[in-house]
Amino acid sequence: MTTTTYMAAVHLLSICVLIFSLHITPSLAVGEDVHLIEFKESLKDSSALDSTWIKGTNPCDRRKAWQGIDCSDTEYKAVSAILLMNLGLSGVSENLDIDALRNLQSLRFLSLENNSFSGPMPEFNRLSSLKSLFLSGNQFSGEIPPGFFEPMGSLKKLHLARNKFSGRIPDSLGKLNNIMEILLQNNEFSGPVPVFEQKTLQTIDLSYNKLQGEIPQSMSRFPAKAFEGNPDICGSVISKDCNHPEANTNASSPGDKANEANESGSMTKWVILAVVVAVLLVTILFKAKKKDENFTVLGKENLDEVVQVHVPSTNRRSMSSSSSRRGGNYNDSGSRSSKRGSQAGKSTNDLVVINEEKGVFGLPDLMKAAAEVLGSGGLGSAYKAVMANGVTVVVKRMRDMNKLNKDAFETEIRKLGRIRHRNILPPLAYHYRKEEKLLVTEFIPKGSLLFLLHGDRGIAHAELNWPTRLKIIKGVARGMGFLHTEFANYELPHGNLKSSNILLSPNYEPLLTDYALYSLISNTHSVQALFAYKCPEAVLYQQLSPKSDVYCLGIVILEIMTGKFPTQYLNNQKGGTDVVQWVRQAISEGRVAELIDPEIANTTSSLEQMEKMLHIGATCTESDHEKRIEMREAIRNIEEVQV
Ligand SMILES: *[C@@H]1O[C@H](CO)[C@@H](O)[C@H](O)[C@H]1NC(C)=O
Ligand SMILES: *[C@@H]1O[C@H](CO)[C@@H](O)[C@H](O)[C@H]1NC(C)=O
Ligand SMILES: *[C@@H]1O[C@H](CO)[C@@H](O)[C@H](O)[C@H]1NC(C)=O
Ligand SMILES: *[C@@H]1O[C@H](CO)[C@@H](O)[C@H](O)[C@H]1NC(C)=O
Ligand SMILES: *[C@@H]1O[C@H](CO)[C@@H](O)[C@H](O)[C@H]1NC(C)=O
Ligand SMILES: CC(=O)N[C@H]1CO[C@H](CO)[C@@H](O)[C@@H]1O
Repeated sequence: MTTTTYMAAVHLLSICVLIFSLHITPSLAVGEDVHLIEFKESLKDSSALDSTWIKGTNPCDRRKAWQGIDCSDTEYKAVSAILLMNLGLSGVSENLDIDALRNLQSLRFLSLENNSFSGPMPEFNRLSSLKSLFLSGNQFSGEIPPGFFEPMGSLKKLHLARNKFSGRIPDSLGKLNNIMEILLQNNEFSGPVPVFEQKTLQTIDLSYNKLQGEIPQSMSRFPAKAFEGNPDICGSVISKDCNHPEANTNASSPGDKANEANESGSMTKWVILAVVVAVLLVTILFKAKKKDENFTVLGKENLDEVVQVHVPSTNRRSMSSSSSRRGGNYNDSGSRSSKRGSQAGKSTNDLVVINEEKGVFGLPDLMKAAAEVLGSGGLGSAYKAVMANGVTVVVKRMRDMNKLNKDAFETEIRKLGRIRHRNILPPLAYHYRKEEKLLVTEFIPKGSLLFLLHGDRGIAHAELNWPTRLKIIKGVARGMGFLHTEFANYELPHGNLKSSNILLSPNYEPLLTDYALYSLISNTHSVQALFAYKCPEAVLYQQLSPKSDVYCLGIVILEIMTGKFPTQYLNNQKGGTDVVQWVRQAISEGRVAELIDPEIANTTSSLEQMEKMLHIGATCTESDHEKRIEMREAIRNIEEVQV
């Protein structure tokens, strides 16, 4: 009896919810044109919008899109983005109708970049759901109140560059828990360099302001470029000693604007210099460390001294057979694994071998190995280790991989490790602890495509002729095709395709690494380090799909064909060549031949095929992801290109 009443009540309730939601949502969408027009009318010059912002029409109508308006992809579309860049708009802060914008309940992205707005900071902090606020390149001026950003807890990206803001940088920026990017360069901010300790914060630019005093220790994690052009600040990051400011003024001049003007060449040099310095530093550190500890890199982080190798029971026999096959190379790890029983409780310290093609080894083998830092990327740092058994591996220490629990993580990694494809390099082993995950892969001596293309041009380049480049592109495409079949239901079957993740076998067969990691990364800024996050739909709307991989493939194609270092690989977009823009423009002006890397352009008999490949790269990097071709189609087109 009571159950039926209860059921009836639930039923009634759900009907109410249904009716309510059916009823309320469309009515919101209907009014949005009115609110947008109200906002438009509060501008001084909005003529650029006159032809498309028409009252009574639907701003979300794809066929008659309103300039700069984007809508959420839900069933009842609602305005999610107002992106009014470079439109010659003007207006005065006090007059802007913020209330009209407050009525747009799905609004998350607002950009008025590169227009002529003026006056103090408008009350955009009343739009508390905003994720991105882009006001760079206007005439906004005056102080921003210290607590201004307090209500904007969702804010991820704030761009205020190239305005005339002055006074202290608001403290409330330091309390935004989701912030990833703060660009304040080329303003007149004064006072001390603020302390922003949020782990989410990836990019900050305070350059060309009037900041004073010492750069706080915690801000030293950002590169010197972030601080340049502030004559009165000092600190080790910018190599300016706070005690002897005079003596060092000349030393900081390499960061000056004049020098910065030169593009990719000098940029690459800086990158290489920075890497060399980092490697040297770390090497010195390790050498010093070695005196009291035999472990190098890995040993540092409190791994227990004795760690046994976990050999899955089904594999025990194959391990001993593999050691005899390999001439007793695995004696060491074998003896250790025999201790397994006595230490079963410490299984968290295992290194789990998932692919025995390179033998079975354990953490001690890794820790005893001579380690060498290869570099540190967005997802973590990588070390090269030559083990006693002669196998050289790359150990990647992965950050922020706590999205899945241990079992799910293991299942996922095993899935990645099972892949067998000539263009994919699967992991050999992993190590899982809550605080640390290691991923071990085979070391590939030839290195990455990035290094080959942009490293020491003299050596590698002669070999990178057109047939080789075509082979690399086709191999990459086939690897991607495989991943897109294998992980067809993943949001990002690869997610991190870029030239540094394409390794080359001795005969230039490409090998993809770092694939399909998206689902493992806990939802922090780390996930943004995946290169797929550089595709336009992710930058603007945090939207990702398998087509983001197509965009990344396009960048790689353009990089290989032009030989240029893509701007897209850099976080601050300064330096390199914006290959997408450059290629698009050259194609529209019929100058495709000029794009081809001079090193291969003299293979004149193949020019037509090379141009065909450039066109494929261009269609893959189409900025509208709905118009961008599918991976399958891209691969089909690539396969059609001949030497
Ligand atoms: C705004 O102008 C600057 C400098 O002219 C330019 O670098 C930037 O790309 C422009 N922003 C947009 C969104 O077009
Ligand atoms: C920089 O160095 C040059 C000579 O190397 C010197 O003449 C000049 O005064 C120095 N400038 C400053 C600001 O110290
Ligand atoms: C460190 O290495 C030295 C020689 O290489 C060895 O004698 C010593 O026992 C090692 N110490 C540890 C803790 O393994
Ligand atoms: C390890 O190798 C040594 C000689 O190299 C041999 O005496 C010993 O029996 C081997 N241990 C195992 C467990 O195979
Ligand atoms: C093309 O030029 C490169 C260097 O500019 C040279 O190494 C290569 O041999 C040339 N190839 C042909 C076919 O002329
Ligand atoms: C390495 C590099 O790109 N150098 C260029 C710097 O700028 C000058 C003039 O703008 C060029 O002539 C150099 O080739």
